Amino acid sequence: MAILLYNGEFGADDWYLALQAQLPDETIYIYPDVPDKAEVEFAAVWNIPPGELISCPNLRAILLLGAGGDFLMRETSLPPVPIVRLVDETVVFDMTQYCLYWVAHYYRRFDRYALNQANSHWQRVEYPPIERYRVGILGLGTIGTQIAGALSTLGYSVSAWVQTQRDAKQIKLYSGAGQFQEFMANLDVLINVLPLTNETHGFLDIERLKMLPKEAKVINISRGAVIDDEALRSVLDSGHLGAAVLDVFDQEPLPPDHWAWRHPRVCITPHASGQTYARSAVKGLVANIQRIKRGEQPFPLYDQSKGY
Ligand code: OXD
Repeated sequence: MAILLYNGEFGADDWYLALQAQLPDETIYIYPDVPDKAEVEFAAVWNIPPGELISCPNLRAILLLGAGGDFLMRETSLPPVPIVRLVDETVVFDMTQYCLYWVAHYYRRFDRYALNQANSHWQRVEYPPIERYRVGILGLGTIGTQIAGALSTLGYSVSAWVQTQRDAKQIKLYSGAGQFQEFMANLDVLINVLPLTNETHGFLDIERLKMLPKEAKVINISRGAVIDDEALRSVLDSGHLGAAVLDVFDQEPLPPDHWAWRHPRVCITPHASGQTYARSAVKGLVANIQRIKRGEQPFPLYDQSKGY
């Protein structure tokens, strides 16, 4: 029996070594090098091409190697086995740190200082008291909640928009379609952490992006396709949006001729806000393989109907 391993463009070598160290008796195949699909019991995968998982007849579980499982939306059929999410505290911490960095960048006007330096221009730039700098989180799951908490502990004015009302400490919550415009209209920075689902595909369209105040900034760390690409370009070109920090794109790696590479208001990172390292994430994965072997339920489970 074997484990099938695939981690998309990011490569699976470190996963291979980490799994081998923890499970020395298991056979591990790195996709596409799978001599016998019938041997595969566990698929530890991210972004595997559609159709591969259903072709493993003895699969017992799909273990995600990334925070998002939206690549499974491309499958027309999946084996009836549990799909297990990867929740790695280190990744959540790193994504939080990424957001703290960029929010501070715009709050303290380091973007302006970079321009001033290019012109040998020595001038202090004013900034408001921190409690007046407004940051909004779109998507209040595990990651969004931690980002919101960290920003709020530092003193920023933090709000979030959720589909249905719930309790949240330290942050102002807006809920439902009726409060979306009010949420957007009161922001200096919007951080998108919404998972990609059928409902969120293209959610930030031109109409919704224009609800942001002029000069607001957008940070996208979830999935590129949650923001309509042409709409984003248009609000950046017109100067309505002050800047966009883009870590994720509909097509990755981002093609060299994509407009965003050269846009003066865009900062790009290569899907790096929270990199999953096997060294920290392997423990949770192995614990779930062992649970399943003992006949117990793995957790946390991915809900395919919700898309997260
Ligand atoms: C993801 C990840 O799913 O990088 O985006 O883990």
